[in-house]
Amino acid sequence: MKTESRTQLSEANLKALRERRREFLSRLGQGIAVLPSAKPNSGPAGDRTIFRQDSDFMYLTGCPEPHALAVFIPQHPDFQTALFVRERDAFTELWNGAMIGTQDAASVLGFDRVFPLSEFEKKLPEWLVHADSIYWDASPEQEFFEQLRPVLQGSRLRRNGGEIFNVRDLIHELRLFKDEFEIAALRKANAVASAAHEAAMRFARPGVSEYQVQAVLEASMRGVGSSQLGYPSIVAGGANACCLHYNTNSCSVSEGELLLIDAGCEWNYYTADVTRTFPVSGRFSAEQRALYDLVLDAQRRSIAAIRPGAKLSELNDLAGRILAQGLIQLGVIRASLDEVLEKKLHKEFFPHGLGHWLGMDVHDVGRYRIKNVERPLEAGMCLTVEPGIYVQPGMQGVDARWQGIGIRIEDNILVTAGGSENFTPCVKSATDVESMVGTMPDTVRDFFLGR
Ligand SMILES: [Mn+2]
Repeated sequence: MKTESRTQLSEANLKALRERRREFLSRLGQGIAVLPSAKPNSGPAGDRTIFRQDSDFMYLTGCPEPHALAVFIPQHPDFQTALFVRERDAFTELWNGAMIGTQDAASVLGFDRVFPLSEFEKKLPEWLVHADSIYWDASPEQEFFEQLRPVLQGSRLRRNGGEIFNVRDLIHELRLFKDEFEIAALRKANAVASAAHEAAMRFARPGVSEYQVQAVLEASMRGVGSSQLGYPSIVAGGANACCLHYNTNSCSVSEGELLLIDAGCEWNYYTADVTRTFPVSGRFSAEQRALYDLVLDAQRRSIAAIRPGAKLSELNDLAGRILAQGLIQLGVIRASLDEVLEKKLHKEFFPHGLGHWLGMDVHDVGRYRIKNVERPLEAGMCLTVEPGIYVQPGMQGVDARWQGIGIRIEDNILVTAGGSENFTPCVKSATDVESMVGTMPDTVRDFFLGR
């Protein structure tokens, strides 16, 4: 029985891949680029993770297999893109499913030429004469390129003393600007993640465990076809929310406590990164509500300031100032605004940045500064906006009624020519959140609780 290759790309995906390759080739100039797939998972004790392709490799090839290599060579007279993959073999397919193989890869993935991986070391030296520089990844963790070093050193670039560049720098600059396919994937990832956050809100009640909420959240994402999480889910009840990367998710959440959830899933290799905070009882206390509304105000006004030309540092300053003013007004901080901003006293409550690039990776690639100068936002960039307030338990000089409250609200934003698009449709206002919490019917809820 001949099994068909399981890799099938949509028309939209193939079109996007062709455009990215065209742009990448144009930036290579006279150079040649070599890019390997991610290392396969292996180990005698068995794998604890599923294979995920290297994001840079996926971005340019659409090929989800390990043991593959892509070469881009704009000055070659006969072709510009080449892919090396393993030949199909029955034994590997028995264990791991259908492979693309050298027969189908060119048409399925849209490459000019496809070769068996075993021919790479023979082909590469032949092609180097068509280039005067090489783009590759010489970092020590790239074992593959260590093996390749003698091949490269023994061969000759067209120009003696040709230069070597980091291939990833070039790809990361391209990845910073999202194309239509990527925007659609990020929108979908956000729709799925938002529905999951809302399911978690509906499920939550006083006494629930963080891991039970995590189960509902992640079932909701996987249940509609998301292939994997973008990062480990943070489900933090009460003061656990004051630990920024808490993810043991093992405590129960009591009446009167907030639950902070920071969780996102992938769609077509693009991840959402969404945070919501809500009271498990369905009613904020006065203190919780005051801090929640403050964080939300800082978030909304930061998002409203996003447009081409704005800078992330300006947005950080804006959010910091709003949070500082609010904390003073509420009496959480007892100092003047000037003093707070000068001594950065508000950073004790908001110790992280306002946001980061988002895309195939949750903290996505792309430089924030160029030649040590901060770059302004441009249309096509995607970032998170996630202000927070965390009042650590036992914090000196702060009334006990504020202590142990941790709140973050995070949406994913695309910079557009006219301003921005918010990808995250999840409920957000205090009243909308309150009316959603605890509304899951018992029959549905009991399933997740094993009843
Ligand atoms: Mn984030």
